[in-house]
Formats: sequence, structure tokens, C-alpha cells
Amino acid sequence: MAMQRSVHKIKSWSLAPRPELGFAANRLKGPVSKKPEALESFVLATAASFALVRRFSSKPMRASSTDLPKNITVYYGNMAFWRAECVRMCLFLGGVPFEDCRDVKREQLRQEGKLTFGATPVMEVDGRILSQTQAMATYCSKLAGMHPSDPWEAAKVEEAINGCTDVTMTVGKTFGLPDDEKLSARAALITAEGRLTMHLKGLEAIAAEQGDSVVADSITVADLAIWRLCGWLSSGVIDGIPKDYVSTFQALSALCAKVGDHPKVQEWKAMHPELYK
Ligand SMILES: N[C@@H](CCC(=O)N[C@@H](CS)C(=O)NCC(=O)O)C(=O)O
Repeated sequence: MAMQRSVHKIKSWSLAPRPELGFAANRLKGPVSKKPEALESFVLATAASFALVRRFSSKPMRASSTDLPKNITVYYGNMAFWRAECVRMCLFLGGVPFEDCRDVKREQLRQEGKLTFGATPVMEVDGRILSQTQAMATYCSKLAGMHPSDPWEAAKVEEAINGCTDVTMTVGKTFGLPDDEKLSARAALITAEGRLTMHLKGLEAIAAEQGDSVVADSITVADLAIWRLCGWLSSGVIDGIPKDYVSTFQALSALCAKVGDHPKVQEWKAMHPELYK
């Protein structure tokens, strides 16, 4: 499927030293020269390089089109489950062309040696296979220019995606239960002290740090993942999890509303009306 690539402008930045970075001087292990002027130039040069890194790191960097792989295929069923959907949507939002393959059966993928860990989603990138949601999300987020280059923010993205995995594992454990045990097990999960509530409180805390997103002022692959995770939990398809359960988490609700309002997200939903009614 050919996707239109968005044009990114790179804002200019200068190497001018920033006085607020004077802390760099305090972190030096020792002067390279005893001469005060040499020390001063060393400190200024160090401060300038810190300034460069800080300015650069506040902007996500999209891989240039020459860095992009030639062929990307994402394999998963025709479901908007967060694992595949955050990966697909991340590529879509970043204008990275990919083939969205939803009709190849798991058995065929297995026979073709594409299921490294036996599970989906997986993606094929110029003939190589990548699996595990976390890895794919980070990889696609980098290709799409949506991955924070600030290490802390990047870690928060990963933390949130791991939180989505915790939720999935906890809910997933109830799927195999006999019907008469399933509802009571899920009722226990959603009490104030329940395990699902505990996981969602974690995601809520992450979103609440910025009010309505994982990272300030930008949409990340983690926001997409949380949005779809909450969509799943609120869809009414999981018997015993009431549709309004997630709405009790304010920051998560605000995050979901914000992601849902994003023009590219609306565009994506319009492309898949059968999944987003
Ligand atoms: N650790 C994997 C788990 C993926 C996973 O559990 N996928 C499900 C579908 S959403 C699956 O393929 N389950 C079948 C199985 O594990 O045998 C990941 O992070 O992607």
C-alpha cells in the first residue's frame, strides 16, 4: 500500500553556548590544562556541545527517506488490537510506506519461518523478520520520527508499552477460564485493589505526569498503544469488564480523547470503518 510521505522541516539550531548549561563545568573531572583561558575554552566548548545535544534531543528525528527500508510488511489479523495497531499506525502517522498484511494465516507464517517466537504480530523488513511488540514499536517509532531522542522520554515510552503488556497478560489469563469462573475473576481484577486496576493506575500515573500524554507535546507510539488498549477494554467485548471502567481513569481518558482527535488517527479510522464503528 503506497502511503504519502509527509515532509518534515528541520528547524535550524545554532551552536551558541547557553549560559544555563553552566552545570557542565561542575561535572568536569579535571581541567585539560592548568591555564585559566584553556580551561575556559574547554568549558565553553563542552557547554556548546551540551547545548547542541539538548536542542537536538528535544526534536524527534525521522529517518531520511534514503534510510528507510525498501519494503516493510506488517503481519497481523484484521483486528485493531493494540499490539499490531500501534505499529501500523506509527508507520502511517510518520508517512512510512508499508504493506499492511492482514490475510495471511498464522500457519502459513509459521511454515514460512516468520514466527520467531510463535506469536504475531511480526514484521518483515527487507527480507528480515522482527517480532515482539516492544521492539517493533520502538523500531517503527524511530523510522517514523516519533521516538523521543531524549533518553528519559524514550524510556517512558517503553515503560508505557510494557504497562500495556502487563494489562494484556492479566486479562489474557482469564480467557482460558471456564465461563462460571471467568466473570468472577474479572470482577476481582477491576476492584479498587484488583490487578487490572493496579496496572491501569500505572499507565494513569505516566499519562498524568503530562496530563494527557506519555511525553509532553507530542504523540508517541505509546500513546497509540494506550489508546488502542483502552479501546479494547472499553469495547464491551471482554465480558465482565464494563465499558465505563476505563473512564474512571482521568488522564487515560484525556489521552484517549487527544489521540482520537488527531487528524491522522481520524484518517486511519476512516480507512478501516469495519474496525472503528
Ligand atoms: N511477546 C509477544 C506476544 C505476542 C502475542 O501474545 N501475540 C498473540 C496475539 S495478540 C499470539 O500470537 N498468541 C498466540 C501464541 O502466543 O501462541 C509480543 O510482545 O509481541
